[in-house]
Amino acid sequence: MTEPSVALAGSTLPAGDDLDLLLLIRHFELALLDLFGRGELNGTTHTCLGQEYVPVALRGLLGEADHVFSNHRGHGHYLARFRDPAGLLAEIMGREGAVCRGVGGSQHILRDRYVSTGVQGESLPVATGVALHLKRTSPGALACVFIGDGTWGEGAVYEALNLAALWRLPLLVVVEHNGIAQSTATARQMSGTVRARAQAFGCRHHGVETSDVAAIRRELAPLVAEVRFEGQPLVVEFATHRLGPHSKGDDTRPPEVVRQAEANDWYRRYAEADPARFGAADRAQRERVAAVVAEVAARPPARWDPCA
Ligand SMILES: Cc1ncc(C[n+]2csc(CCOP(=O)(O)OP(=O)(O)O)c2C)c(N)n1
Ligand SMILES: [Mg+2]
Repeated sequence: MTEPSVALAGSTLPAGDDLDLLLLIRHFELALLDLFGRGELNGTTHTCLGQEYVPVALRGLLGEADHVFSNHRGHGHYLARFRDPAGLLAEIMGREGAVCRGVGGSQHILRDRYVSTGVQGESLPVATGVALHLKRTSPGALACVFIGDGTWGEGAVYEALNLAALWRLPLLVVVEHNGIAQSTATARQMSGTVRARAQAFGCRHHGVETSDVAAIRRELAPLVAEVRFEGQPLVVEFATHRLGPHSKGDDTRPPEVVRQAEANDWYRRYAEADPARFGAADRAQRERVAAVVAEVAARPPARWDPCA
């Protein structure tokens, strides 16, 4: 699996709660792009448009005691964990009530057992260390780390996999393989496969080629249990599609690649599968996000006094 060329199956609408979360993430990120377009946000943002089902599916397999390590494309990971669009938007807008007082922004969030970083390859060694700690102190808990396909170009990934396998650590590596790293197609820079690389260290690998949330959970549940209780680190590689640009407006992909991503979009498939139920849920989440945007934008700036 070096190219996410598969047509993602899954046109059965997920259960209400999962559908609501999918749509919350979708509308939250569309609102972010809109705010950027209107000059209301500083810095940058990387949306997970098209990939929302990955953290939504994982949410049903992770518990409170598990640690989550997210990356630059992490809004969906955060919302799936905390369902806190106001805290995240305040963080990105630098407003009162920001989850990290406005100093973390889109990419650097720390809350409870959740941390994100914009530095490629930084989180996997840290997650491996946390997995060692969990193995010693909290049997049954795991460290889950989200990385992209391009991040397999970082050497630290391999040091981490080596130790995770050698020490039999409860580490779950979720690879969101969207076939591109910023502007470089993965097929042009990766020799071999993620599977072979993971297996070279004795880590198990499982490929996911559907966007059906319930099917993903069924498929992964026994494997995740083995990560927790049998010291079997696991690399789960999702063949997925990045719908939007890398960050805000920097899409260098040929039109046919973008068209393929759009054709695979769960949003379109679900809208067609059950227009009435989908339409109602979609409207509710769009309105919810619009209300959050209006409320958070009216807040005063966040304050952070490093000496306090
Ligand atoms: C160490 C490091 N090098 C380069 C970058 C710039 N950068 C940000 S995202 C990105 C591409 C990441 O690609 P991938 O891992 O496939 O994740 P995706 O963006 O596709 O989700 C790069 C090169 C960075 N953030 N950190
Ligand atoms: Mg990628």
